[in-house]
Amino acid sequence: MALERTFSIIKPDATRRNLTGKIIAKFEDAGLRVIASKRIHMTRAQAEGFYAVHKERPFFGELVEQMIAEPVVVQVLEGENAILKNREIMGATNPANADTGTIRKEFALSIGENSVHGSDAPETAAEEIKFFFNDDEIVG
Ligand code: RTP
Ligand code: MG
Repeated sequence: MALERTFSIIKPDATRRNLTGKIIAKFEDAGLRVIASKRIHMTRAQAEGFYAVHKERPFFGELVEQMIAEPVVVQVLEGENAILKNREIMGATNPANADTGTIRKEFALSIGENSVHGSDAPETAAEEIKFFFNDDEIVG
């Protein structure tokens, strides 16, 4: 199978607790390669734009506040079946439902502060990568 790319965010609840290395180790152990990475403090406009699909949901305001509270690490991950593989490593949105060994089971604080974001499909992965990275920042 061809290499696939996905977009990942290590969220503020995780950067605050100094968990970036432990989370990246989970990606690498599963065979995903970090081909772009930067630490940024998201603006409100960026967070609202990135999560625009959720803007009518009751948790939207809280989600935006959480995403801009502290820095995040945005990354592009590459590997075979990277989108699905990353979602498996992340675990269920709600850590209470996440499988043993997943990032959210080990590290997430709640359904909102759930430590990581990962793209859910090829189209969204491409859009999300473009939202945060220029082509010359990605070294595959
Ligand atoms: P993500 O997009 O962040 O990778 O996570 P996901 O697909 O598992 O979850 P999604 O339904 O897309 O929701 C996006 C993010 O919104 C927050 N959320 N809070 N309080 C709530 O009920 C609730 N539901 C979702 C989470 O931070 C989730 O990752
Ligand atoms: Mg999602």
